[in-house]
Amino acid sequence: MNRANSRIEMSRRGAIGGLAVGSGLLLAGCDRVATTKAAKGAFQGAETLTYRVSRLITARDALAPQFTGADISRVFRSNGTAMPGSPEYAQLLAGNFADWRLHVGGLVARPLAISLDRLKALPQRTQITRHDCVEGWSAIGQWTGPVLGPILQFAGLSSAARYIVFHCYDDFGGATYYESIDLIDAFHPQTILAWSLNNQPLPVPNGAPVRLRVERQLGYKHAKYLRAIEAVASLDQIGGGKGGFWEDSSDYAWFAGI
Ligand SMILES: Nc1nc2c(c(=O)[nH]1)N[C@H]1C(S)=C(S)[C@@H](COP(=O)(O)O)O[C@H]1N2
Ligand SMILES: [Mo]
Repeated sequence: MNRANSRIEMSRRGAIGGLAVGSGLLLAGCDRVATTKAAKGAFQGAETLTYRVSRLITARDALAPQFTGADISRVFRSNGTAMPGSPEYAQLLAGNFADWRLHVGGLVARPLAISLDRLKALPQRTQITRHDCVEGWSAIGQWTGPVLGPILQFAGLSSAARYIVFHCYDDFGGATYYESIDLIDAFHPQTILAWSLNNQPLPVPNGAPVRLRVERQLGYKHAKYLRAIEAVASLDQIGGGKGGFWEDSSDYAWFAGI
């Protein structure tokens, strides 16, 4: 456990100064993929109960296990999208992501547009963790990136915000991949925006340039190919209303705590 990094607090505000953009970089309605009426009232009783019980019995800031360099998987396989198909992504990749910006918006006082260089210049956290995919495989990798919590605080997260939504570049048959987490996970010390895997820039199959690592959750919550982060009060108006691509399109649970 990296003690220095775990202490990143808003007292290091200076380090994230300069992220703010003058113009409000708003998340346009184009993110909002068709909302199905059937998805309203999405949280079924059983899932809500699981969520409440898990939150009661697990300490708010309990850490996911961390491993050593010797435990790192020889190959960290890719799952789901391995190369986003859009021309926009192809162009960003061709430019080595110099023009990529991570937009932070929604219920924040100060919308941000963070370049990759800026993101790398923030205080960093490195952690070696195990990724567990519901499809039945796991891999251990070393991830590096800034902790999400201070970025949200710097953006002036509104007290009305209850969820953080991650919008991605990749598209599955007309719907963009997205995911969402609650504020407990958003402010968890191991929740980082990873731009590096095993001391290398994040490979495209693993989500270049930046992906979410939310270590207390299953693999599909770890959104790759991040484009924007949106703070919301409710998930009803996002995608199909269930809080994530797989949640909307299959029976995957929104709360995938491990
Ligand atoms: N944008 C995006 N994020 C995604 C996916 C995806 O297809 N697109 N797949 C998810 C699933 S199911 C898993 S297991 C992990 C896979 O991460 P990896 O490709 O680095 O192994 O990413 C998750 N995040
Ligand atoms: Mo997965």
